Amino acid sequence: MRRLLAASVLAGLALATAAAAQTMSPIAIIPRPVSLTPAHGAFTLTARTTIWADRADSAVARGFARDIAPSTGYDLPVRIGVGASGNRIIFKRAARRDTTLGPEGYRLDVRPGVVTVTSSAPAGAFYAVQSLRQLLPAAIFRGAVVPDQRWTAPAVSITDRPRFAWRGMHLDVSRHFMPKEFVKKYIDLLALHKMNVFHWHLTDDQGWRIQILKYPRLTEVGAWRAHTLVGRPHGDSTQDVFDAKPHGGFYTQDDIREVVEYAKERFITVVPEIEMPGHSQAAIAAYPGLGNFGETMPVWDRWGVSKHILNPSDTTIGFMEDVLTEVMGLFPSTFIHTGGDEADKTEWKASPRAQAKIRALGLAPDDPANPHDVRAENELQGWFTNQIDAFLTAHGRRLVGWDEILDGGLAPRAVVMSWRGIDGGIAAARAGHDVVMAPGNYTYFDHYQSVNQAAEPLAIGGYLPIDSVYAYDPVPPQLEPQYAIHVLGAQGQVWTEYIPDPKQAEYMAFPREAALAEVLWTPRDEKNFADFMTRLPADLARLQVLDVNYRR
Ligand code: TNX
Repeated sequence: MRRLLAASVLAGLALATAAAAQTMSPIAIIPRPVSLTPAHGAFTLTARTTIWADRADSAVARGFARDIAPSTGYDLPVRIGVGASGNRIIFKRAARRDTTLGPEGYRLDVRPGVVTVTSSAPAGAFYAVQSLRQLLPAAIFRGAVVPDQRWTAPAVSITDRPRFAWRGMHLDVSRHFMPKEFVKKYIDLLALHKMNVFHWHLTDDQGWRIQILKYPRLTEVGAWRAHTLVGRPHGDSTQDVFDAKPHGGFYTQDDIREVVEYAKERFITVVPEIEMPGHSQAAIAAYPGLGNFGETMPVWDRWGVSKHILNPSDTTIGFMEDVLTEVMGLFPSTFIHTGGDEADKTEWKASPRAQAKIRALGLAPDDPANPHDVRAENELQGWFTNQIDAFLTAHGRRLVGWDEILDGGLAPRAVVMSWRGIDGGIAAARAGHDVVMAPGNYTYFDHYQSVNQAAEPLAIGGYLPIDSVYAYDPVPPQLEPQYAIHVLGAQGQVWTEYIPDPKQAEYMAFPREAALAEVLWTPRDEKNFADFMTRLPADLARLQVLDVNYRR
């Protein structure tokens, strides 16, 4: 009898352990921390957990309490100071002399009864919170109370800091407008993976999406197009098919402020992009005087590179400076992106005004025998970019542009975003420019995720599977170490010609964004694709709870 009892107690224990194991989530943090050591036991979050922080970390601590409130139903208090007893989470400042963590690093010690976060600055505390959320069951991300869930995190010691300072994701809201609510969700998802830059592509040929008070027609006219191309362009443009639905939308300045503030609370810098002088047809549609020949034109209804570009006059520079003045008022980011890609030079070559400007600036003329020579026009674009660069620099900002801005000679503080492969990035870094890598073959999330295109929703083309994203190293192997410091990081691009809505944007961005996050955060030697794939299912479970339409 005694033995039987003992056996059943043991069996009961085994059952209890199995149940505990089930509620305990696997350790599957993305991006992979620099170092992670499992310890014994677990921490369980309860309705009586108290959170302790100094004033600097209290916003992060309150953010954590707010994030976990819907699923747990707990309203956890945040106290100023260092709690010494009870079930608790403590945020601490690292000792001043401890420089190992850097501005974004953290230590996270999870033990039975107490979680300790140590960081040199609030950003590190925020990233510790992201790791802690990923240690808890995926249900922590639910938007409504989850009954009967034990909120347990396995005991671990983590020391962590990012490899790169620029960990970005881009979103094109010009080709298809994306509502503010989705932009905030996107920012949440970036923050979860410790990304810190959101590059907001706000203007292009097909739509101007940011309210500018001084020039209301930019959104009254420029934010709307009559219809949208259905499918890909037909070779013969008279055969192109359009939907019959007007498309458009824009963000008011209040919307922008709301998004910027939301991002800031999540340690994400919003880098706005205002395209010039190419990819500007929506602006010219609104203000025909910005064009080269004064003609009226609609906001563009096709994809590709419009032949219309801004005229290179002082008046146009002044107009764009007015726009950027409002932009700088809305976006505290040091970096302001002014596009610069794919500026078709045909109109400048044909325009007497543009040619007069070339002569007035004393630029070397094109070879008259070669109608395709656009060296002078490229230098004219260089002049345009440098005018804008000087303006931004005078206001304490730094211009960022696509790698074409290198073609016409470039001011030293300007940052180059290398998209036509990596050569532009290498050349820019060697010339002393800071660089953000964005090469199509590794970071274009508008490309297909399968070789079997028929099985995928229509996309622009290309093929970029998640293992290629993961294999990418933003520092090109041929770049000499003394220039490698100019590589600030990299970012993923979500161009939306063939991405009509948020659900499709999620499908293209996730989970490739998770792979890129690890490229940008984890030390090169700690990267391991097979290991990433063992952690990915837990991350997908989180995305599932967050209602993300990730690609399966
Ligand atoms: C090129 S990338 C563009 C975009 C398109 C994209 C499509 C870049 C700087 N310009 O305008 O949307 O290709 O993949």
